Amino acid sequence: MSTTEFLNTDPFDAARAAADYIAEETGIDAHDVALVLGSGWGDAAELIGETTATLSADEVPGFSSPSVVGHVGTIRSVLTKEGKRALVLGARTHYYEGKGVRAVVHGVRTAAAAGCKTLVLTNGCGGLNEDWTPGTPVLISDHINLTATSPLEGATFVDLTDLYSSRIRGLAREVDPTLDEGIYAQFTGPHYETPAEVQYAKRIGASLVGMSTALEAIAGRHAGMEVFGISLVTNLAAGISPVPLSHEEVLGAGQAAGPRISKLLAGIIAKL
Ligand code: 8IG
Repeated sequence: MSTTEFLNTDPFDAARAAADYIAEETGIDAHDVALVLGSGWGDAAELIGETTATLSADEVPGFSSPSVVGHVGTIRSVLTKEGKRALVLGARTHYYEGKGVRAVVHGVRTAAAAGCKTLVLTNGCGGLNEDWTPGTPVLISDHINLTATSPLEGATFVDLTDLYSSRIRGLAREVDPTLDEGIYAQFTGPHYETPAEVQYAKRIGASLVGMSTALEAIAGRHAGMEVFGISLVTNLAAGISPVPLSHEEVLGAGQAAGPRISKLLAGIIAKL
């Protein structure tokens, strides 16, 4: 499907087409859990089980290759030790790519159409709490959507109370009782925030700032999935840290945190 065709198609039909393609190519009719890998989380899915099929994102209807170094453009089917089928989406479309909100949440809707009942969203983000040194994983307890848009169209009123499942956050704390929680503010990016915008985010109650996740979580809830979100604080948000932000710092923090977050993710998925 070309981009133009995709934009002119009902988004749920497009997700159905992608899910059918995935079922055909992986040989798995229904997946159980979807995992979206954000910055720094690329290798974290290795421990969750055995990869039984790997698709290139750009072969799956409606998907496209990621435009950011450090984001992996594959879709994998993984069999966990517990016998669950995980759909690992290494390719996330960000709102700042300008492809529209439908493209941003296509992966999430595809996961739901592929049978997933649970959606695990990971991201790399900026932290507002100085105790969170780069490489600290933080559970998302709620979000503030600062994108001024929604993945839902028309009069689609969806309740977002307990959007980020308190049940799964509890399971995560069983795996690692030291995990903190934070409120994630999604900015559109692609620029990082100014220090003033970070202070604004802090005053309205945010403790994490990023460029993904909130729109995906909304689409996931709307599609009926139980949503779990976990951030890797890869940098202190602008002005919190005395040094300027760099994408290299982000990648480095992700690599250093690799072993811890890999084990964490595998432990959480095992308990779902
Ligand atoms: I990685 O500091 C990463 N992503 N908005 N701000 C925003 N997104 C981010 C940041 C950050 N770090």
